[in-house]
Amino acid sequence: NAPIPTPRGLPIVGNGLQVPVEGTHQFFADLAARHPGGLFKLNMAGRHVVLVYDPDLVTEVCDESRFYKPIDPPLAHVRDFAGDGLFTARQEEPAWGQAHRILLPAFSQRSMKAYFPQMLEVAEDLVAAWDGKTDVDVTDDMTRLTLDTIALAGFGQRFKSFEQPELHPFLQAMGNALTEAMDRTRQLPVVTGLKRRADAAYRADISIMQATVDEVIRARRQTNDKSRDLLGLMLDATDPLTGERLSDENIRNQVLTFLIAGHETTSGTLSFALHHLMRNPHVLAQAYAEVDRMLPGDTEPTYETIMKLDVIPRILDETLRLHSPITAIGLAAREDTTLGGRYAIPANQKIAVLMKPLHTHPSAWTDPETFDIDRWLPEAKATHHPHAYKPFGNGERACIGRQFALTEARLALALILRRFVISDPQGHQLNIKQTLTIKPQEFTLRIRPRQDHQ
Ligand code: MNH
Repeated sequence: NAPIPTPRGLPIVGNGLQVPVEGTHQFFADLAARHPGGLFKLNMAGRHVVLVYDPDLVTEVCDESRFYKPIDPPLAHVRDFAGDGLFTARQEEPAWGQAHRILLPAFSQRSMKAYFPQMLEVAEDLVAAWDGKTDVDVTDDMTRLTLDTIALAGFGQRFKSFEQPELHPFLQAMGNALTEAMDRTRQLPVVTGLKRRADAAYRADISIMQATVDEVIRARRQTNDKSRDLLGLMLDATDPLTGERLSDENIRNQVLTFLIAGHETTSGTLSFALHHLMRNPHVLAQAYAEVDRMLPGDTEPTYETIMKLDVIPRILDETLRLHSPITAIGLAAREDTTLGGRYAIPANQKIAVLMKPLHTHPSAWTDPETFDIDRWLPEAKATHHPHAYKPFGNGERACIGRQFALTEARLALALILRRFVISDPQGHQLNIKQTLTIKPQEFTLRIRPRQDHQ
């Protein structure tokens, strides 16, 4: 057996305090660059984590017969507000299987078609809000778009975020709570216990989020709305396996989970995609040509047209390779095992798969730092390493909302590019903010109507 490489840390807290407050993603990526063997181990405030990014080692940890998704920090902290919602439920909790079986049909291809009118309504709100503007705050507006989309398509609620100068109060509370959950991951529990003010603020933020959730549920219960959207299914459907319904407490947790998981990552993806389009004018030109061909003039966008797009989906695939909003997923060994035939891994050892180092690993990707959408042409895709791309996670616990996110993001990019010439006169320097996920911050684009240009 070989020892797992370990950077030097401090006594007791180990490497916990070396992890910068601004976020773990760059710190981990730098460490990965210094450990070319494809894995290393850290002591984070007493919890030992093995960080893995070699595609062959990742192939092993993605084997669900050997590894599972544990609910450890930071997810154990996110559980303070998301409870036993799908994202933070333990696999062995009955609530995970029940909600998974009840909600799976709500994420089928057929359901995406059913949500399309709502997705279109909100994407048109964005285009209308941009009409007449010259400078737009990309990250904030992508957040308005994706939050309003999940609220409308999932719960029949119109948040109308484009009519508000400030972001929805849910978002500030969520950002604070996710940041606190990440801070707690770096701290010794005794330190967290001493921080009374931070704890009071955390509880207040959780109450604000819960107030939004309770209002969404109350509004639906008050009407005779019998939609089979996410909320309709959760309130009515029974689990096909056990015949049971979701408890009121669990429905609350699911609504909160979907309000977060259903917008945060898609908004980051769209913002990063626009960033990459600004850096790659030849790709932007291909995208314009595609929307002009597929959606000329005022053609009504349909679900079928959006599904036939080719350039825009490849832009999203490549964006998610270089900037996966979820920067790591956590796994743990079911039993004592070895990785790569030589690294001993005890049962329940916490493992994190690092997305960026995996998605740019030289053994799986040529010119890994280059934004190249042709990697996603069918011929090229067929040659990819099967486990070198995991932006939506792995196995049974992979993202349930993948098709939802991709449909919504394709439509939004298509409508933006159909109406606006986008440019970046200030040459945006990518400045990434991390809460639980990463997003560009302070990202402004210059826009003008397409007609002026033609
Ligand atoms: Mn999503 C799980 C990435 C959009 C709802 N999502 C995951 C995981 C990743 C992920 C990675 C696995 C996390 C883990 O292993 O701990 N999700 C994304 C990305 C996008 C995204 C990159 C957009 C792009 N997710 C969405 C959308 C929804 C959604 C949109 C809802 C409409 N995601 C979920 C839920 C889970 C999840 C729910 C938890 C699934 C489960 O464990 O059963």
